[in-house]
Amino acid sequence: MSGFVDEAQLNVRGGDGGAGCVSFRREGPEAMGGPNGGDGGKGGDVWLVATRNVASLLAFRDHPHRRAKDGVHGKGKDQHGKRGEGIEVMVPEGTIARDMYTGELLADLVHHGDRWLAAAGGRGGRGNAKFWSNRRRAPSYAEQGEHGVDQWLKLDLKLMADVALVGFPNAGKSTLISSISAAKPKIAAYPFTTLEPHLGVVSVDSDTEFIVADIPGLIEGASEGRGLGHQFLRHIERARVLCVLVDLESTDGVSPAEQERILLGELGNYEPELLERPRLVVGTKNDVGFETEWDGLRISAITTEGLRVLVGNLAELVSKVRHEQPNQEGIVIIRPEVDGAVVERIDENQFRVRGRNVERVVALNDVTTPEALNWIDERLKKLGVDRLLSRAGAQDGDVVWIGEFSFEYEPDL
Ligand SMILES: Nc1nc2c(ncn2[C@@H]2O[C@H](COP(=O)(O)OP(=O)(O)OP(=O)(O)O)[C@@H](O)[C@H]2O)c(=O)[nH]1
Ligand SMILES: [Mg+2]
Repeated sequence: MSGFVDEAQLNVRGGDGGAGCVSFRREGPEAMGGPNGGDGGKGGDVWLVATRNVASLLAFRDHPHRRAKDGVHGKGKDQHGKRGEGIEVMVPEGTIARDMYTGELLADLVHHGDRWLAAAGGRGGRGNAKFWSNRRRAPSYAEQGEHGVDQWLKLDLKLMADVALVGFPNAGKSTLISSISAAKPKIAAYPFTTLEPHLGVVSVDSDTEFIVADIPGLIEGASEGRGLGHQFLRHIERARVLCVLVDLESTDGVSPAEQERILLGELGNYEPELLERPRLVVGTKNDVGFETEWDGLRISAITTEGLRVLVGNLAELVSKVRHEQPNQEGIVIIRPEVDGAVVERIDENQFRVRGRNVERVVALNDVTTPEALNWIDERLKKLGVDRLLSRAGAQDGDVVWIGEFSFEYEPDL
């Protein structure tokens, strides 16, 4: 099934940090006491977590947004706001996350339990109590909360079939997959209707699913290459569990037991290990073939008889195999944090400063009071922004953009 890729777009958004509070202790009916504004709570994080219970990216088709809760604002009397609750987004083992716009690889979640912080929640703003100093005894400002990271991801998953449907042409494989999944293969009353494998996702309950492959019919001699036999057997070889379908209403009079014997013979001829694979043998078309001799499970894709039992049994086998043979080796790749600030010249008199810490200083602060602006100025200087700007050739009066805000550049004399 190596050619099958599932893909989805996913928007992840961390919660916003709560704002810090400006508040002062009351020490008498009139006098203003020291600052006691509490900090805002951190916004919740969004994690992607690999799980073996999910097999596809189907869940994101109709619901592509995942957002964590915002942090609560700080309050007076040094009360800090509560953290926003984080969320875990379950993805199948083997999911690769890229930046949707640049295609940059962000994470490769290979094994059950692998986790990646896809969207960090924003930091909570500090309350004015944190800005008290000997010089500044009545700080009249607090930080805003930082916005959570908001990004669009493209998820890719190489689909691995959990169950391969094996049977003669016309056995009812396509009809079965279309009645237990959303796959819509062509179905017809003549053999060789299906010429290429199809995959369907079977949802057992809200957090368990597995993938079934509808493989074109095998004929006697498939293991010697008859009727594209090798090609189809190669697909079967990649599945974890085999579901062998025998036709209870076989028109050419081959009994179900004989069909099973021939099919297993072809599998074993091609690759003896295939006979060790967990398998379920099922009689199909029981609505018309109910009089035929057969001891095994009976189903009818038309009346849905036996389908629930079949899906339950397959899910159990799949889950067992998934636990026994964990996914292939791999590593979790996590994007390194870019820390340093960079100055870009936009035009003759405008510059943009980029960098997480620098942008944070501006985003976190209320830029409307002179006091706060002074504080921002000090922080930016400490981060070396002035030095970078003067090196980049900024002149007195040039406009400097940081995040959503612009400032006038004033060189230190
Ligand atoms: N009565 C009855 N007919 C069925 C049932 N399942 C499938 N059929 C019929 O059997 C014929 C073949 O079904 P398909 O699902 O196309 O069989 P297939 O195994 O996919 O066949 P190939 O793709 O040719 O290998 C169609 O006419 C179906 O309508 C069933 O449960 N009951
Ligand atoms: Mg078919």
